Amino acid sequence: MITFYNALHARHQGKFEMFRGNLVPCHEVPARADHVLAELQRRKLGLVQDPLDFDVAALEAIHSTRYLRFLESAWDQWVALDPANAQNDALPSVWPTRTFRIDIEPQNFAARMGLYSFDAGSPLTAGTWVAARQGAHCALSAAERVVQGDRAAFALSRPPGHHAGADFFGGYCFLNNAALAAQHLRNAGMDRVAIIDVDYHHGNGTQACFYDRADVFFASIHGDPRTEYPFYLGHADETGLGAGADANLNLPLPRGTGYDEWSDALEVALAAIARHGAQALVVSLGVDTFAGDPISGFKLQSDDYLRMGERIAGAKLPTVLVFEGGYAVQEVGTNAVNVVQAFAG
Ligand code: SP5
Ligand code: ZN
Repeated sequence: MITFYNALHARHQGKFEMFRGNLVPCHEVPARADHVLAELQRRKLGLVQDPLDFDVAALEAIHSTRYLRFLESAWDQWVALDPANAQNDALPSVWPTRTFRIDIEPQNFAARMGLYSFDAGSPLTAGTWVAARQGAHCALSAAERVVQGDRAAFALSRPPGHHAGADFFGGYCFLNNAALAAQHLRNAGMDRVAIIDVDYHHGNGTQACFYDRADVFFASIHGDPRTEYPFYLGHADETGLGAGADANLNLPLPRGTGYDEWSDALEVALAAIARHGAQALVVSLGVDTFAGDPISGFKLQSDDYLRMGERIAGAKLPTVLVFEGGYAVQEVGTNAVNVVQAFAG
């Protein structure tokens, strides 16, 4: 399986995220992708390549022009406020919640940060735009390989993507790589595409991108949002809207879930994807379901990722694998590459 690797990923390197009133070191660190790459190469699992280049229209297929312009210019505006800001990440601290207007883009930088985000856990840094854009190009390149007839391709990048919506960042995510890949498959003429999101956290951004569409089926297995991040989306009664009715499937599971129960949910998701008649599959491949993950609550073991990869391959669909979460840094390479290797068979 070919891997499109984001060699610019470390340009995005947040220092701190907000946690219980303190700034604590980021969980989403460059070493995560370094470990996955090292493990891929150690097991000699195929070519590793730089992505193709895409123009901004490929990003505008999912993200709003206004949001993309903001992301591209945000760091310079942050430093323009005060040259000393260059030493600090930019974090939002004010948001337009219920009753506020979101149709007018404020001039104030902090106000725009809040307009385009939903948490204070996703620092924007000097290299965030360059890294996220290159990551999006990895996902688009992997989708293009599948369009060209490859059985599967892997987009190995960070920052991750599945929490990012059409016009907002959050949950360590800025551009929605999985959504971009799915839309690329659609644009290339695949009539029906499915996304399966196996990250511990609900893929709220991906769900939102396709919630009223029948052509992209979204299934997600995740920690129950009543107790788990991102809290405000991911319930079982979210089944799609309008033309997208019944094209959204959420399978929330309680903290403590191990692979036996988790894999039952995987069967339900894959059966629904088969019924949808998808011609290709995008996998949001988070491995923060691992028992040792520092911010998550499931109990999967490293060997379970082999079974996961084998079972997803059993769907027999051309597949784009997109790296998402997974914060047990020492094990993230083993776990993610177990899925890739078992998928490849
Ligand atoms: C892509 C992805 O997996 N995003 C997850 C974002 C989760 N952000 C909130 C995490 C809150 C946990 N903070 C615990 C810090 C104490 N060490
Ligand atoms: Zn996650």
